[in-house]
Amino acid sequence: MAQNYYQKEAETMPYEQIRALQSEKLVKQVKHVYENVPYYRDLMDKKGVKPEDIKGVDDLHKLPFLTKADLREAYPYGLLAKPLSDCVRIQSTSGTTGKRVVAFYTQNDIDMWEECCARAIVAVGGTKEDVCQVCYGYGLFTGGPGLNGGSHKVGCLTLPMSSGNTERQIQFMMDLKSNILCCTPSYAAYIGETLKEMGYKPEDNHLKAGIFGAEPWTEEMRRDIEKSLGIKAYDIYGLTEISGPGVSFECQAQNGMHINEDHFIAEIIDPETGEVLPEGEKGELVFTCIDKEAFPMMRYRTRDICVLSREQCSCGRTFVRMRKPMGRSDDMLIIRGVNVFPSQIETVLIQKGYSSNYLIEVDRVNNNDTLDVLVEMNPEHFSDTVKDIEKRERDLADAMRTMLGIGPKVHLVAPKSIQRSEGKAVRVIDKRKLHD
Ligand code: DLL
Repeated sequence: MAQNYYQKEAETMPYEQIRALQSEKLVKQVKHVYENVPYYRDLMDKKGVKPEDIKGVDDLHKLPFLTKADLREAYPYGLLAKPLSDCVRIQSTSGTTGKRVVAFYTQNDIDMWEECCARAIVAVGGTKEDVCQVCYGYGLFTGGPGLNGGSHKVGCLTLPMSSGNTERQIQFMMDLKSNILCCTPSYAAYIGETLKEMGYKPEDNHLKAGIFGAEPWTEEMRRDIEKSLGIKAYDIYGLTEISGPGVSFECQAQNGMHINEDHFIAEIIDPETGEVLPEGEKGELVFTCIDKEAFPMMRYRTRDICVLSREQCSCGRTFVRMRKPMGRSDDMLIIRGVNVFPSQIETVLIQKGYSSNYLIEVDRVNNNDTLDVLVEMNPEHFSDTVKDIEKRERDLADAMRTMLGIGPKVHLVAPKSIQRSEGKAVRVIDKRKLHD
């Protein structure tokens, strides 16, 4: 029988109660990790911290951080806190550089993770009456398996499509009357574009909501997707190390993602000094897993840059909200000394009426950084004269200069000439790395 996955008692707990619950779980978790993970025990010993020093959330800052470098060093089993025979699943990141991150799950870990995804589906209005089409990748990537499990828990009729074969996606979506679409925002935009090309209007489909995440996307892109699919588009966040999608999710207020604080403690730190920052300040997001058994990350540095808010949410949930991450500290480009996030470029493009199909190319010529932005023309611009196109390019470059503080060279290219993504989009090519 499908349960109710608006878990009101947990999700609307007063703040003091959340802190007390987190403290109680943290004390137990630190002991579990110290006793079972020699790698983390060494880090604690080096810092001179013993499990007895951690009496609650107020002592969290005493614990050492874990970073991606630790995960690589400890690969594959060094951070495992349970015998392998107690684990039932492995998931992994799509990591393009170095060793992939391999995360382990016990059955309880899977249940907790899927519950988080179920909460996300219910928060956007999903019920057991809905047909939920999951077109995140299945396999080692956590997107497909996570939302699939959540959809089952809610009792939705689940369509495990995985990504790709867009025309077939659309055919199933129409024939089986899908109401909820789960995929990356870049793939949602592509589905919207393809629907239009196939002659469908936004009101022709049965979708009501989309649950889009796994990559940064802007408010402007949200509005575009909502228009092209005729739905409400909601954000969902997560990472393999912490479980997968559903670490946090947006509710119908569409105003930040509630972090499942009964399972994860969130902190924002200064990425340079590691110092914990007060609520409302921008910094690097750090998570501590207080319920996970097999792979309990302690103070894991996500490299995602964002802001937390405890302001009351109109949905009634009390779990802290994180703003859309504005990028990762390692996605941030430093061009001629200026910090540039791809999302800033996307904002300008959509504000100016272009699509989110763009490619940023950074290079170094004669010791000088260059920034080129390739942008697809809209079909109606295609017949413009060369002079008109050059004027459009200058306009866009000016708007980007105002936003970024440095001027790019903008190149308008033919519609559909930039490769579409079925998973996480690749928006940046940094050729400087090839010369280093
Ligand atoms: O991307 C898990 C996921 C699947 C989340 C499906 C949401 C939906 P990883 O492949 O380990 O896991 O990548 C995690 O992706 O640290 C962020 O940098 C980025 N990311 C994930 N969700 C969002 C989001 C999955 N909503 C990394 N907005 C994270 C911005 C996101 N960035």
